Amino acid sequence: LLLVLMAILCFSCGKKQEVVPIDKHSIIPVPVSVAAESGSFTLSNKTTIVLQSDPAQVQMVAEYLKSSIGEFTGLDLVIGQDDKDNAIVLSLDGGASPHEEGYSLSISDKKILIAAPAPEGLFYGIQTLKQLIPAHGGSAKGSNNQFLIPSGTVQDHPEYAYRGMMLDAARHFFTVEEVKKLIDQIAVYKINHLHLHLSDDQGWRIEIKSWPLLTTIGGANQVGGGKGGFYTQEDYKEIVSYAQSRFITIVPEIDMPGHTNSALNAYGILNPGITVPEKTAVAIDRKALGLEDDPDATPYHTGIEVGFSTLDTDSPVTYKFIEDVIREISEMTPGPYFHIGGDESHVTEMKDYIPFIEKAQSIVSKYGKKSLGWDEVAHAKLLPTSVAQYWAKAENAILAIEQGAQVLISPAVKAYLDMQYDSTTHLGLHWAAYIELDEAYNWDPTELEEQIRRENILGVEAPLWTETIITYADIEYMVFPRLAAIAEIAWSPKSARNWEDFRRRIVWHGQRWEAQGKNFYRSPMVEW
Ligand code: TNX
Repeated sequence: LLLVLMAILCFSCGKKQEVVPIDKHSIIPVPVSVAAESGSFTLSNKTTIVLQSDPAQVQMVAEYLKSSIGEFTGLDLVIGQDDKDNAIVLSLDGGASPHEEGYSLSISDKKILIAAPAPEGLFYGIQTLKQLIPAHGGSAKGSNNQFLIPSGTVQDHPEYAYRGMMLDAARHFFTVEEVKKLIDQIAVYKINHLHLHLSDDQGWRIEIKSWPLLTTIGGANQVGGGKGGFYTQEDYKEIVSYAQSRFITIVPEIDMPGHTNSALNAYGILNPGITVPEKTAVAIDRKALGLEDDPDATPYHTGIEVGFSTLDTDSPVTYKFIEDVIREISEMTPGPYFHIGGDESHVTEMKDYIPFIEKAQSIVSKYGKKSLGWDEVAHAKLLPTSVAQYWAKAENAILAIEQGAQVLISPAVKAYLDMQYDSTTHLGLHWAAYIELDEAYNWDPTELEEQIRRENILGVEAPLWTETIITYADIEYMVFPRLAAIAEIAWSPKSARNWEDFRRRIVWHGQRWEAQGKNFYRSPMVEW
């Protein structure tokens, strides 16, 4: 028996693991530079994670690294302080990269060193390292519980400061747990902003203490009718702090003055007299909730038609309302932005729309935030700190630029994650385009319009509208693999990007997603 055991042991220790050289690897987003060296680092239970600096945030990224390695390999690494061989060293050494969010990753036989001037850089270095681990969890163990990581160095930093995704929690509601899961999945691709669309015609999703009916009435609906849902302020804070632990900034959006039927469901006093499309209107039984009748309040909108609602832009109560909402949300939001929506306000006259947006913008600044808005807001006078999100009209984006504002690039025809992949996709819409993976990948923010230049661009965001998206599996299907493509546009230099190479690299990600049980779209353009 002993002999047999020894033979098995010897067989497994002698078995050679293949190491893919670091420059032939599948890192997404592709780094600024990668240089291969011969040899490899052996990751095993004897490897320690060493903190060369010890502020709280480094401890946090070390814990994150430890649990990721555990997830993929089953190894349980110790986090320690002293520098020794067989270590993954995390160092907040500013010298490594002049870029705020940059990092360097050097892998040799004895040591892996991730150095960055700031904790977020360490986190991004960890994301890159995670993609070099040749195991995906489950049964995919290395031989003898050893995992070979190819030697070499990576120098990396992002092209754009804002790399975002948007989740529409209004058309359908997603729980705190689902939002956290999404945060984890997008952090892998170095996304650093999650924009939450928290209100729309069909639902109001964030508790506002000074206007409680927004959630009790306005939150209890969704596309197709149904119970909807909302985040309490505690829930929202939990999302914000979880996102912070993944270096993701939450950008809250309250869409106004249009897309506000859910507020009008709750408070008739805000209604200038709009009506809900008859076919999709559902009466609200206020008596059942123990509430008095509000004859000016609107019925629920259970359809997906847009553009019929507006706040009463003439009424002082409206401005009290938006100030309360902006204040309560801003107080819970550490990030610099508050998104005021501003899109598709088709029943607000331009003469009313413009002063409304200007007032909303100044309330946002009063509470210490920068104002973000869909590209239509550029009709108003923007502050130089405001940002217009280009989704439909380049002329609006250019108007914003002419006013000294920056633009966030989200062209519906390229970056909308709710657009169907092709005519057979069972979810999503196609009013802007069908967006296959190559379409999502093969564009650049600086090549859309001559007047939108690099210096005008804050970053790139991929929105997921959820009229047709109901479950978390639906989210995954529309987001992956396209978000990986958008993330590469936002992070990697244009010169490093290449569709054929991306098509090759995404295969490895598909394997990991498969092992994780992710419901991603197997694009026929990729040999999965
Ligand atoms: C347009 S994009 C909208 C949303 C819809 C989306 C559906 C934008 C600023 N407004 O209200 O959900 O199309 O694709």
